[in-house]
Amino acid sequence: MKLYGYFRSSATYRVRIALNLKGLPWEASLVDLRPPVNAQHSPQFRALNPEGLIPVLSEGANTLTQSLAIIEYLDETHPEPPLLPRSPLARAEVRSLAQVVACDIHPLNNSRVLNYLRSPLGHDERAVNAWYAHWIALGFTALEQRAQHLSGDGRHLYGTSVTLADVCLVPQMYNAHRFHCDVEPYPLLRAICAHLESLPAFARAAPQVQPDAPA
Ligand SMILES: N[C@@H](CCC(=O)N[C@@H](CS)C(=O)NCC(=O)O)C(=O)O
Repeated sequence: MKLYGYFRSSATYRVRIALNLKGLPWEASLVDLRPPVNAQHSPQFRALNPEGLIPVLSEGANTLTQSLAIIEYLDETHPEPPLLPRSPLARAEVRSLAQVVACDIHPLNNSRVLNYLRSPLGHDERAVNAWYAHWIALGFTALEQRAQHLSGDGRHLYGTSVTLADVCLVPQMYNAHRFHCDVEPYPLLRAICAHLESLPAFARAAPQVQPDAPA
């Protein structure tokens, strides 16, 4: 399998974690998002994903986009260890937690949105950072409250084993740190991430240890 991504892309980070959890071999193909390269806009990459977004997973002749769709595909084709619980209610809870990150925080804060705020809308870095921190705070406040009821051990967002919700949380916490957001108000989320980041599958997926990360 080939994963098109970039070390700092948190959506790619989710897929790296899932591939590692499943023990699947994968090869990285760099899509450098930094200007002026903007490889996501190259005709070659747009042929793979007309949205111009990473990650993209290719397997043989098949190409998949959207990190949650990719991860659920991996979970269905390689069921162990499962990333979704068995019961429909529990599955819905885990997907709901994952979607707080993937649908309600991340899309508002990805680089094309931040760039649009800068130009053409004309906002300065202070305003852009305030925007970023605002959506992190709204989402993390809700997740912290929900984790108090749903975490089974203070080490996982849901229950007592790694789920899709954890796979989404850790990269979003990485982003929050990267943009200097205040994460003090979320002690449970921080404890969960500290535990998860110590697991080999998460540690090997971390941005700073990817081959395209600066030394
Ligand atoms: N919903 C998509 C989001 C993908 C996404 O926003 N990817 C970012 C990197 S994390 C990207 O490619 N950004 C390029 C850009 O903003 O131009 C997913 O989960 O895969």
